[in-house]
Parts: sequence; C-alpha cells; structure tokens
Amino acid sequence: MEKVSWSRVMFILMLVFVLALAACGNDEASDEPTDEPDAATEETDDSDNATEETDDSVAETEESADEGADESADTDAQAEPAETEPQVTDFEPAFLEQTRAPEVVTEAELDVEVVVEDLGVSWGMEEFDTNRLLVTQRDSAELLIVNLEDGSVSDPIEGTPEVNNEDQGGLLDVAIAPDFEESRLVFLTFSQDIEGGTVTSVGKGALSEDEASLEDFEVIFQATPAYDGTLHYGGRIIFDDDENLFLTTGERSDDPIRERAQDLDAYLGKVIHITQDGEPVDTNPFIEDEDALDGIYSYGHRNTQGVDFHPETGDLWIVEFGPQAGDELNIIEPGNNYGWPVVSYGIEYTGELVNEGISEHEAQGFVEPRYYWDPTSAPSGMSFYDNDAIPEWENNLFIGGLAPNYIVRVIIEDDLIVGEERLLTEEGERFRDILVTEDGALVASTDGGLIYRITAAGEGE
Ligand SMILES: [Ca+2]
Repeated sequence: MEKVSWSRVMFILMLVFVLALAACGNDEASDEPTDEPDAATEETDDSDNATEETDDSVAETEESADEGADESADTDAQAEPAETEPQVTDFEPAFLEQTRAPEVVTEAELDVEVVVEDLGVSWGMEEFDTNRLLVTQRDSAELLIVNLEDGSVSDPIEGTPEVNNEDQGGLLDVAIAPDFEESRLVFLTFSQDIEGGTVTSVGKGALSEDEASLEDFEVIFQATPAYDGTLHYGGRIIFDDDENLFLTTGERSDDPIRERAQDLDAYLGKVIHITQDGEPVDTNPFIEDEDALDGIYSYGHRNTQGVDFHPETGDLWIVEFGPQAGDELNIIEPGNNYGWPVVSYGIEYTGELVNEGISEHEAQGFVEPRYYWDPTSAPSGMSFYDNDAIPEWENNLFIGGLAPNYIVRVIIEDDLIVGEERLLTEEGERFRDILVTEDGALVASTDGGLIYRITAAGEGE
C-alpha cells in the first residue's frame, strides 16, 4: 500500500459527495464482463495475437484509472470501463469518449432463449414477415426461413446464387426491398468467382408466393476489381429512405491490395451507394469526378460488416473490423475518407505498426472514428434498438462480437459513446448478426449455429 495523504482522502470524499449530488442514473459496474477471446476464429489474420498481448500488466490499467479519477471530478471518470483487458497499444484517443466507455448494466430482467440450433454460420438475417426471418447460411450458401415463434426452419429456398465459400466467403447478407409486399424482391450479397479472382457481389430475386424459390435471380453489382483472395469481403447491405442501397466492402486484407481502400478507382474498402438496379445513385459524391467510380460514397475502410441508421439522427453508422485494437465505429458522410490503411488506432496482428504508426485521423486529413476498441470487439453485424419494448435500450446500438464472444451494447449521446455493456458473455458463442424485430426482440445469430431471442422477462411468449 502506498501511504495515503490527508488531502487525497479529502479529495476523494469531496468527489464522492459531488458525484452523489450529481447522481443522474449512473449504472453500477457489474462483475466479470469479459470472456477470453476465442483464438479459434476463422478470421485468421485477425485473431492470432489477441489473447497473447494481454499479459502486459494489470498495474498499467490501475495506474491510468487512478490518473483519470484525479484529473476530472466533473466527469464520469469513477465508472470503470466495460473493457477490462489491458490496452494493446500506446495510442491516445483524440477525445475522452473515443474508447473505453464506462460500463453500464441493463436493469430490466431479460429472457434469453435459444430459438434454433444446428444451423451453420447465419451471416445475415432479415425479418420479412412478423417473427419470420430470412436467414443466410454462409458456407452452404442456403437461404432459409426461420420462424421465431415455433423455432421451425424451412427447406433451403431454391434459386440462390453460386458462391465462393472459402475462408470468409459465402452467402453473406440479406435485405428485402422496401416494397417487398408488392415486389417480393430479396437482395443478397455474396462472394463470387469471376475472371481474375473473387468479388463481393449484390444480386436480387423475387421470393415466390409459396416461399420455395427466388425467381429470376440476377447480379446487379460487383465490387471490382477482382482479387485472388478469400478474406475481407465486407458485404452488409441496408436500404435508405430513398429506397437505394448502401453496401459495405472490405479491402481484401492483403498488403498491398488493401491500399486500394484509398483509391477512388476501386470498390475495395468502401461504402457504396447504388440503386436497386446496381447503378450509382445520382447524388453520390464522386459523380462529377471522372477519375473516381460513381458508386463510391465513402472510403478508407478496412472490413465493414455492420451497418445501420441511427433511429433519431438518421445518420448512417458502420462498425469496421480493424487491425488488432483498431475496430472502429464510424458515422458515414458522403465523400469522406476514414483513413485505412494509412492511419489506425490499432496495430498489425503481427504486432508491427500499421504503416507509419500514426493513430490520429483528423490531423492527417481523415475522419476520426466515433469510437474504437482496444484490445478488440471483433465486430460483425449490428443493429440499433429502434423499439420501446425494453425502454432503457431505446436507440442503443447492439453489435455482434466474434472474438471475444459477446454482444456489445453501446449508449450514444450527441454522437459520443457514453456507455458500454457486454451481453451473453457466458455463452461462448461468436455473435455474427444482430436484428431487432418489429415487436422489440433482440435476435442474434452465432457461428455455432444458434439463433438467440432476447426479450424483457415475461414478454417472450
Ligand atoms: Ca479509420
């Protein structure tokens, strides 16, 4: 024990008093929020060092926590972060709320139910009818209908595309057209073999009335150039209010192809904005630029597998699978460059620096992430909770974590992350996609073949 000075005791007493006065619903810290990261992930380049790098020193975190308490009596510095693992990097955040948000704990009692088991990797889910989901199977490339009420699973829907299902490839996301009830159109993303390698592709087909087949499936967009690799496809899609599609792509992982994330003549490492026919939306930021591809909306991304619109602000948020300790939440604005692989808050999975080891985005002319995780959240699909069935979750963001294995809940105020929680930490599952149903259930798929439904206690039936 170090000796404790009288002034320090007084300071702490004052701090406690001030915080008690200011008590505005701070959530208490809970026990044991983290699992060991799962080293047996197929994101081979993304997992190796995640477990080894954590031995450094507990002392380091305690030290910085103490410093925090001393510096800022006017903030929440007393609340411990949800992240309990030591930091992997030495980078400083650009602003206080950019990483290691204080832990929050859901107060409502929850029912956690496994609705379906024995599936494959359910990469994408979409509710197309009340409590009935279209669910992709990445590796088998099957599209299934899962009924959340009785746990039944349909036969595979006929007419889905051929995919390249090596490594991270396969049948990826699914979305229904905004006018699905009339058009019956279902949009799929997948990794496709074309001349020169593989690409992330988008296609569409009409679900037959008997729900047994996708009719007239056609590819509407290919995120060229093709590359001879099977990693980092990105692949999430979402419709905007104008009934156009946003598509996220990966930068194909390897050095040097990943540098194409910075190039405006390649669809790698981008957010792409296209019509339902795969044409660039005519308000896109680079339409007037002859050297740039017209479908590009934003660039400098690594491997984005989660996307959703904030229910209140309408902003497009994405979650980017970064390098080690560099997973990012970003707000997407047209024409912006998010920095990869020039700058990053993370480091390579080999332990080396990324490029020149610069973390600051803004000073280098890039957009700062709204949040990053050190060591990692290994983010996949995500969804805002745009429902009031669990009132304290309203407008919170839920993100599937692959390794470590939990669902991340983040609380956003004025575009700042002010709280973080890890859910289902004891399940040992890699959470792949997240969906909020019309009636407010949080649904999560896992690589272990499960689909969870989480509801307020007593309301799940
Ligand atoms: Ca970035």
